[in-house]
Amino acid sequence: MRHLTAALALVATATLTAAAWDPTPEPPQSVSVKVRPGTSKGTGKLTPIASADRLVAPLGVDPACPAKIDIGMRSDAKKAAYATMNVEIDQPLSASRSMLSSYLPPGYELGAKLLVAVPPDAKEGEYGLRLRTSAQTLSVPVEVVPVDRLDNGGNLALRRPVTASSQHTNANYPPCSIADGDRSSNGWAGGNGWNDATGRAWPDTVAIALGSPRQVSRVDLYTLDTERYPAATFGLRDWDVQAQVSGQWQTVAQVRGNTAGNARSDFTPVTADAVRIVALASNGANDYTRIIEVEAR
Ligand SMILES: [Ca+2]
Repeated sequence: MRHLTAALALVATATLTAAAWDPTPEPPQSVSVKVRPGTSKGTGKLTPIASADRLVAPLGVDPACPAKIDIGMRSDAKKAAYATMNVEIDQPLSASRSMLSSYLPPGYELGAKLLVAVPPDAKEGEYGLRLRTSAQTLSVPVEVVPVDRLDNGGNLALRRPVTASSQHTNANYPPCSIADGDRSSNGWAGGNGWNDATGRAWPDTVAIALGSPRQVSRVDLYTLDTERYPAATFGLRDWDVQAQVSGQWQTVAQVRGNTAGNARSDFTPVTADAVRIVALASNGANDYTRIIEVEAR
C-alpha cells in the first residue's frame, strides 16, 4: 500500500495547504493526482481513461494556459498491483507527463490533469495522443486550431490575449486563465484562475483584447467559489465592467456587493476592441482579486 498511501498523502497535503487562511499559493499542478475507489470487474485489465474523446488545442495562445484534459486508468485486476500507463503525443506537440503510475487496488481509478502545449510554429490539423497500458491503447485526437477559428460558443473573449495589472509570483495563477474556457473553481491553484499580486491594494485591472472590433452587450464574470472557498468570503465583491471603444475605456456596467460565484452584466451594445474588469474590492479574505473566467457576448 506504500505507493497508494503516498498518492493519497499528496492529495491530503494539497487539502491541508488549501485549508490555510490564504488560499494562495497552493502546490503546483504536477502533484494533482487523485485516486478514486470503485468496484473491480475482475477482468484483470488496466484500462486507460480520458475525460473527452477529443481535445481542441488552440494555436497561438499564451503558453501559461495550455490545453488540458483529464486522463487516468482504471484497474479491473483481482489483486492490488503497481499500474503504469504511458502517454505518447505526436510532435511538435508536447504533454506535461509521459507516464502515470501508481499502486492501485482492484476497482480503483487514478486520475491526473494532462497539459498539452502547442508551439507557435505548429501547423493546424489533427495530432495523435495515445494513452497506453499493457492491455489497451486509448487514442484521443488533438485538433490544433487557430484562435480565430475556435468554436467559441458566442464567447468573444475565449482564448484571446489577457493583460493584468499584476501577476502573482506563483505561476499557477496566470492572467490568461480567465479566458481559457474553464469556469470551474475546482481548478483554482491549478492554472485555472487569476490571483493578483497586490493584496489589500485596489484597483486591480484585467483586460481581454477581442482581436477586432466586436459588438458586446454582456459580460459574465466567474469568481472563486467552492465549498471550501465560498464567493461570499473569497470572491470578488465590487467591480466595473469597461469596454474599449475607439481606443477609450468606457464603464458600461457596475457590480457592487456581489457574494455569488458568477455575475452577469447586460448593457447597451457597444463596438469594443477589448473588455476590462476594474476590480475594486473582494469579500474580505486577504483582499485579493480572484477571477476564474470572464466571458463577453
Ligand atoms: Ca478559467
